[in-house]
Amino acid sequence: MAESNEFDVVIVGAGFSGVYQLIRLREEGFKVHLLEASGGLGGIWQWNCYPGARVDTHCEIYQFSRKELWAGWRWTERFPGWSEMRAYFDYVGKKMDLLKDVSLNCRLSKARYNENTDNWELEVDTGSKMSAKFIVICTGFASKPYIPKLDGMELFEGDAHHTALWPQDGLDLKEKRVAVIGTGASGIQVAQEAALVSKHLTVFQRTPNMYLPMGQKDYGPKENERMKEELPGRFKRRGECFGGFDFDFIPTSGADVSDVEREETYEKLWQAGGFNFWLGTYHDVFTDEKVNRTAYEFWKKKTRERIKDKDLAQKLAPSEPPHPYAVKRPSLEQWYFDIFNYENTELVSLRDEPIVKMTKSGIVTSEREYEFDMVVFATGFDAVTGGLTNIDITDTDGNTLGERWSDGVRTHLGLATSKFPNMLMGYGPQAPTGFCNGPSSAEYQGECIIELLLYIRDKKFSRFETEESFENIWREKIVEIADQTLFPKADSWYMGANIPGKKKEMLMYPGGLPKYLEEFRQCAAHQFEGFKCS
Ligand code: NA7
Repeated sequence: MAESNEFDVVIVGAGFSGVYQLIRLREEGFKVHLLEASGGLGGIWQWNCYPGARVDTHCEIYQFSRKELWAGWRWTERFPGWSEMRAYFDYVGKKMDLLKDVSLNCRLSKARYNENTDNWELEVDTGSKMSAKFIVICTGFASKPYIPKLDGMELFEGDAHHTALWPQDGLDLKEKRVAVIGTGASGIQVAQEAALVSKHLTVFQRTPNMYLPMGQKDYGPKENERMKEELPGRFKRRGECFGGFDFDFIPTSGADVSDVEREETYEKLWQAGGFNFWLGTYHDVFTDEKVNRTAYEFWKKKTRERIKDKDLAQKLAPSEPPHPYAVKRPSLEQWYFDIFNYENTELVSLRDEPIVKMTKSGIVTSEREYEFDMVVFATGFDAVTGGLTNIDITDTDGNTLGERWSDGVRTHLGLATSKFPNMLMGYGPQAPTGFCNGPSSAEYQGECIIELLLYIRDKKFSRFETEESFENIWREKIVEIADQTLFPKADSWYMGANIPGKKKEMLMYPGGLPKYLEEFRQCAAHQFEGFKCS
């Protein structure tokens, strides 16, 4: 902890966003401190250490764009694993001498705004207190794990863990009977590893997920050298692309090209690996159901080529899509479809065979009883808002964020919310967030936060607060854009629909990073209208 406990800015969360804020605010001369609940820098990479956990964005743009950082770092894989990400953040921490301004293993437990002093009074779970003129919450979109309540789950005598709460010293899957519940990015990563070493693996799938080929590659000195030549161009490109990637949608309509041309384009995108077949496809794949269906059919054909068993093919890549293609975030697979050809692996479709309860020895479905040594909950997160509503923080009327947002999230530009003066959010709701590469969001949206704080400081204001009328406008814009897309047609975490009882609404700004930045520019050009400063 720093010598004094009074700060200009306290940042919460040390993922890409929080670390970027720390670097930049320090550079701008703010007295700043960062609180991080885990034992190191890196955000989700401190929590997700389950076997197989890895990034789904290629490393070229899954890093900070500052030359002083990338010049001295070498990646070993195109899509790095969790331990490499931790090593990268250790490197960043040392290189920028960050830890002197960070409290690790320190969770913000309570935050109250003092109207008399225009300061946030903060308490952390270690008992320390501090105050800050501004707080910047960077808890990310996946910091509140979700575990469904299953009857009898407390009776289970084996190991049971959520992927994001995996024991830090690891768990051996060797020769174990393993269940994986959930088949998003986390579920299939664990399943791929478990299939290689476990005695038996049972994967419980609710909705078939449209996995794309990762296209993993080893990176040696040659690849790293080439990467460094390309990086300035790639970083620049991020701000021009919808998802903050270094590639963008094809501007032509998928309906205006011949079947042959479309098929060739899809094949190229497929071969490129990663998210190319998602964020590099025809722009109207996400707005036109017919074009979307062509993408699904291509995906289904490619996927079924890998699955020998017909019943299994129907479960994993059904004739009719469960929802339009890729309106849930696709996961990247390496050998996921192949594991079902292994003797030790089986798939249980929860649509045919729902879970009834857990017992001391396993899981009972409507059809049979399964015995396990280990149950892995890969069931996702109370995404986007959960990390914020989890904090004991109240507004100037004494209401929590959860209460304020109970009938829908309201923010201005996804940066701040009314009645929470001097509080900013990075990589949170109603910003590009889940549609955007994390480091790109950390830097581009991060600069919006810095610019606003500099404006407030330069003008000698001591308080800002968003105006509700501007929040309503922002919310309407989000709904309007979302309604022009196919995204509302899936029960995804983008829509808040993965958590029972959570309001279904588009939780992110779905207009893409460049449009979002333009909205911010307009706001800044009009003396940051909507942010009432005093
Ligand atoms: P996701 O992508 O939210 O996946 C969660 C999975 O868990 C998904 O397959 C869900 O099925 C399944 N799920 C959720 N609740 C249940 C219940 N009650 N029973 C059975 N199955 C359930 O989380 P991940 O951790 O994999 O990935 C999160 C993000 O991190 C990902 O997008 C990447 O950006 C990295 P559903 O599809 O809802 O039917």
